[in-house]
Amino acid sequence: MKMLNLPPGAASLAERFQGYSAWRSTVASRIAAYRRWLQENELVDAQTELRIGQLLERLGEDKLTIAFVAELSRGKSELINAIFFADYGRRLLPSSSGRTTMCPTELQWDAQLAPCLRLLPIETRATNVTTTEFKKFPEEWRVVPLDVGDAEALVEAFQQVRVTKRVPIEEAKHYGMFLQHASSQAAGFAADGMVEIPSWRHAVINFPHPLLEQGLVILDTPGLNAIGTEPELTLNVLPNAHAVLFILAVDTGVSKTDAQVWNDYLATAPGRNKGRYVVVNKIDTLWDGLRTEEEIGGEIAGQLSFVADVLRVPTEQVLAVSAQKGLVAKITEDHLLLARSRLPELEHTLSSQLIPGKQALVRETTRHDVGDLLSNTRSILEARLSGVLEQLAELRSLRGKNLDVVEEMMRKVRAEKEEFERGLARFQATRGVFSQLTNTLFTHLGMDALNEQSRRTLKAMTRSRFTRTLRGAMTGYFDGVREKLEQAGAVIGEIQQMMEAMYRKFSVQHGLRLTGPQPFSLFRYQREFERLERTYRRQFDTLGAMLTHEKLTVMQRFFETAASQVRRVYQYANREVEAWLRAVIAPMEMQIREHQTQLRRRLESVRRIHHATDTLEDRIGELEQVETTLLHQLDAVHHLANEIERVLEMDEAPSLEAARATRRAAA
Ligand SMILES: Nc1nc2c(ncn2[C@@H]2O[C@H](COP(=O)(O)OP(=O)(O)OP(=O)(O)O)[C@@H](O)[C@H]2O)c(=O)[nH]1
Ligand SMILES: [Mg+2]
Repeated sequence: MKMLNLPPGAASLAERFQGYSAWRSTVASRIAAYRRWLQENELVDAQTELRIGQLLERLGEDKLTIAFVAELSRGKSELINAIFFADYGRRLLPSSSGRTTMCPTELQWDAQLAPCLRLLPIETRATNVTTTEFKKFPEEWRVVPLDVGDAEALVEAFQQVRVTKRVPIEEAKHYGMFLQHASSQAAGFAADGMVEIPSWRHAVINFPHPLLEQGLVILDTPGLNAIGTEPELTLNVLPNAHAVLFILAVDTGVSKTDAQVWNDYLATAPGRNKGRYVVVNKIDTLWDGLRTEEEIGGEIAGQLSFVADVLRVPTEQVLAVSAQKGLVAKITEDHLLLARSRLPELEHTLSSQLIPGKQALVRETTRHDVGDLLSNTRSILEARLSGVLEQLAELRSLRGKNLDVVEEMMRKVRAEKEEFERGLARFQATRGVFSQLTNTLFTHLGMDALNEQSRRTLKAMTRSRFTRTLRGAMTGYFDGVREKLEQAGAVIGEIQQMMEAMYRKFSVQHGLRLTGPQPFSLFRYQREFERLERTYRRQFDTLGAMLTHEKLTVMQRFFETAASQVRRVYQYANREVEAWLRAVIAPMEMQIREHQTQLRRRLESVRRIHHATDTLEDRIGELEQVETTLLHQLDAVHHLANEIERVLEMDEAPSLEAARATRRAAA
């Protein structure tokens, strides 16, 4: 594969992303070192092991999704070719005039699979099952193996994304395809009652490109109409993408349909358009050979500010480019043409905004999780240390004393142990209430009840004759879910209060070092849910009062997607609630066990001295050694924490240098 040397200073999106991946793996390696240390020092329990495992997994599979959206023929596929695939020396994704990309096409790398192209047949749209769910059923997909060494064969295989077929209008309607297409010329509507539709509903290209290997996911979408009919894109894919590039062409400006795509699918509230970019493509059409560079530059600048104005996005997020000339320039290594295409500028903007933002997010969550684990380790060691110190003080006070004093001390420790055991009984009782509340919580968040509710809604929808009844059925569903989330939130509050009281009691009465349970709320999920609900309401505003059969089909599909999104929100909420419940109860149980062991040891120590099994000095000597070990361990935790913090704080620059060096070495 030929690598292109970019001018120095202009870190390409590719390099920047590599730097970010290198940073992630450095962070992961430090966390793995912490885990090894815990294991070597026998400080790891199942809970901690699980949490570190999840943390590492998350750092490893972290994905960055960039979606390309536009009306047809604006140059989405060409821009993807230019940014990511110029190294192949040719146009990999099909790009041509007229409708080219017929189905949403995802480019990614999953090392579990061989390089391949997977295609979901359009017929699956008759099922009301979303693409995401179909991904769990590999047998539903046509698989075309890819020979990644053979660029010619790749180009040939990728032609699949443009394949269409002719079917009777009735069949197209059955797939929910015809409604949106009816008004469009692109429908391929013919007098013979046949209509042209895509053969595939979705394509996934599994491809070991260096960037995809590091977790980049690229989504190429077909022009306008497909977005309208695949609600999943609107409800799930686009809102969850880290960046969306909306592409216009300089020769068509902001057409009515461009504005429609933008308003319906991409426009966000002012100030919330982070990760939204508008790219004005095809600036090479202005290079007429008559006007000066300045004149052309002026015209482009005018267009950009006009576009920013019309679409209400900050001007920094509106860029001009020539995808086609950028691709050619990269392939022919023509630096002048590359600069003129403005592709490096676009890549620079993307990489300098997108990646640091994403990195900051990963940094924040990793720091939070690691901090939690480290503070658990620290508090165990500190609890042990204070136990040892207490014992040492006790034993030292026995030096030169008679047996009576030893007996008195034994009584004292025994009393303390009994007192603690009474406290323990109270803890067990609380633990019982905790379990009950947990059960209640999971009835509110239960998947079964949710599925039942969506099944009932779908049934009610099928019987609807008017938009009003249809709306009623769906509103009922959303209200029901909201109520459940609210009830779950209330139970979480109750658990929190109860545990706080328990934490306080144990710290005050028994001197346990507990910092209180971490607060938790479902707020994030409620917000996500509200976003879904808003999208659903918007969808209804476009329906008339009368319900045709096609409209019903479309709405059912829309509902199924919405419901499957709600399911996903629920699944995440469930997982996080479980993790929180464990995080609330586990440190407390651990400290209690630790405290119990110490009390037992103290009693045992005094007893042995009383029975003259050990000499006092031997015992003191042993304990002093334990103290030294604990101090060493605390020191090591301190160093581990510092080291993790140091790599977390790094921006990707040092590793970016490393990535560059690797690239240079490879070239
Ligand atoms: N002059 C010029 N033409 C371009 C440029 N980028 C793309 N094109 C042309 O525009 C046409 C459409 O490009 P595609 O990449 O297929 O556009 P698309 O947005 O993927 O279109 P669909 O897949 O149909 O939705 C092709 O003929 C390209 O060669 C550019 O920068 N300059
Ligand atoms: Mg395309």
